[in-house]
Amino acid sequence: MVLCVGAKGVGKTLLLKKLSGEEGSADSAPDLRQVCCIPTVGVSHYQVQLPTAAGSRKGRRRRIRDTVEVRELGGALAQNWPSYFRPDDRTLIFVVDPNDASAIPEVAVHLLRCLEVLAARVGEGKGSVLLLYSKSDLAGSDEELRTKIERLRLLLRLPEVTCWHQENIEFEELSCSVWKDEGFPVLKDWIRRKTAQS
Ligand SMILES: Nc1nc2c(ncn2[C@@H]2O[C@H](COP(=O)(O)OP(=O)(O)O)[C@@H](O)[C@H]2O)c(=O)[nH]1
Ligand SMILES: [Mg+2]
Repeated sequence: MVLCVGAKGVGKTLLLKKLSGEEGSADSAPDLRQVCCIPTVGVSHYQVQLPTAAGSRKGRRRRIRDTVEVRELGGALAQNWPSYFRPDDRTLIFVVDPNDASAIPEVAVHLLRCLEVLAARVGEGKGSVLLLYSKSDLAGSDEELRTKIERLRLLLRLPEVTCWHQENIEFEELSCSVWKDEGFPVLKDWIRRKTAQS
């Protein structure tokens, strides 16, 4: 089970619809702009399709899932996201739109809270958090996207915040665009790695 949170309108629902195959392949990407996204009220469930892969490491066979359940917690629940975490939740996708500077203070508060709760929840174990920068297509050039992400990282004090929780949380970052069909192989690989069972 993977959790997906993020402020209202950052693109969680469209992303999860795409990952679950509800909205077609790369060939139909332009149509995604027409998909009607009604703000998620409460919690939605998606079955994300992953490329099937089987492997072994150090002689041990690993069971690798090809469908993973992802639970979207709507932006309206932001104040209470952690109360929706289940005891066995260890994997969180936190979506943020780097093009929306006005949302940064709120993002900072909610990210801190989610990391704190997850870190406390995993105890001696490890949780995983992916900070997913959405709507990379809106940034303009790659250079502008890098600048926006760097500004966001600074304002969120990301190096410091992730350092506090490094014992309990494996933290990664990735940018993506549903409209441009960018970032999905890496995103699916992250989900597969984090949900693979030994
Ligand atoms: N430009 C752009 N817009 C997007 C992208 N993904 C989603 N959107 C738009 O963002 C709006 C909110 O999307 P939605 O998935 O409902 O966001 P949620 O509230 O986080 O679930 C919709 O109008 C989407 O079409 C993207 O990759 N690029
Ligand atoms: Mg939604």
